[in-house]
Amino acid sequence: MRISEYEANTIENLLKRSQNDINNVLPTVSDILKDIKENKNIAIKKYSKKFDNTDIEELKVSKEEIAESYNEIDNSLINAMKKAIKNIEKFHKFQIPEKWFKEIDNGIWAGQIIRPIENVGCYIPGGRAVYPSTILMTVIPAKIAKVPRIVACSPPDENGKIAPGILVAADLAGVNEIYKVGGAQAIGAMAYGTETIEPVDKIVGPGNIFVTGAKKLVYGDVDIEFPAGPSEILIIADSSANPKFIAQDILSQAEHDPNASCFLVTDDKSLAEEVNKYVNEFSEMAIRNEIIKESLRKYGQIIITKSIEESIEVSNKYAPEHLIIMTNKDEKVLEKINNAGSIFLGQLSPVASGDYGSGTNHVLPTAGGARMYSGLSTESFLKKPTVQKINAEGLDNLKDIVIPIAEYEGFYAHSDSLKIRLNDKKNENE
Ligand code: HSO
Ligand code: ZN
Repeated sequence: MRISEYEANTIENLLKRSQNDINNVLPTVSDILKDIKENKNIAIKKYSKKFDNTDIEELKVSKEEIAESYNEIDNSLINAMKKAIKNIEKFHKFQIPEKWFKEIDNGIWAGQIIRPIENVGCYIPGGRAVYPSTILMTVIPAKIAKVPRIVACSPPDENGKIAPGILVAADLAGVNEIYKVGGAQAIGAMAYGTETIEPVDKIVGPGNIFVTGAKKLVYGDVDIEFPAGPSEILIIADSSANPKFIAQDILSQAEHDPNASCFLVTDDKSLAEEVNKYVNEFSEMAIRNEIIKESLRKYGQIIITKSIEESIEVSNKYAPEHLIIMTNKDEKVLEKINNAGSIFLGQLSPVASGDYGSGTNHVLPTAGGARMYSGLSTESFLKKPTVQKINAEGLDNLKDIVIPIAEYEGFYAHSDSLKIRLNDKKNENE
């Protein structure tokens, strides 16, 4: 990895992440979406042939296929998923917001109730890796939010199949329908509907630039969450940190994608050198070493700062998807962190624990999105309609607000809607 000293005027350059230019693919994606809208299943099958190299007869995964998939994976994997589900469920239950109803002023009560989105679509990527864990991370919070209909789409392989680990995860998490369709065409199908796939109201889940581009284009017809692109990690560490742990955490994100970004920001030069030594050593032995090497060559950086305070500044500027803090004052550092998708405190909290099973969600904002977005959560699947109830005293209270402002805006029917009530003696004691 490159090692550089922090300098205020060059830091922007060091913090570069991959420029996945979605704009370049938008014209192609827009054509695909139009085709799906017009030609539905026929168009989906055409794109499965073209992009996934397979002929799909039945888009929907059958009950038999799901039952068979349990025999195609190890029991240890099934048990691991069941254990993960427990923790993910527990964490996401704590995220359920409370409804409330309070007196705002005399005679004016207002609050909010909580309701689920009714139809949700989860996109599960295929290709470079299969992600049963992402099924758990998208479906479980929707389930906890009591979404009545949860659909999943994932690209089929050359034999027209979805990996059994994904089907089992989907079944264990409680997906209602699974379809063998990937890419921009899956997003179009879930947004607009086809003869087989009823449309949904919100689409979540990570994907390549075609998927992300398609989500951007269907936004408005349906809701989407933040863009989730190549993985990122930033580690703030001081001399108390174990360099081997840091090196392995860096590799764990680099192995995702040649465009993943990995940073160590430390005030200790000798730690920086040791981490670099272990990163090189571990990379040689790593199974996905080509992806790791490319990612670290392009977007791997070790930055040496003058103090941990300066390291915190760098991290807040970068707004990483994952942040690990390994210092002798982790909680103090945490207080000053503003921009990060998910934060891991201390030597024994690798990102992989959150990726799979400590309970937190792994669908997180990348590309600086942590400046304004939080990761996927139970609330991502909930709406909060507001409710109010006014009595005669409240109406009297409100007349001095509503009437002048409404009339200034030229909305006399608005002010009259109060006046007609105020003048109606019958309501006086209500
Ligand atoms: N670290 C990924 C999530 C994941 N890791 C899934 C392994 N499987 C999110 O950036
Ligand atoms: Zn990961």
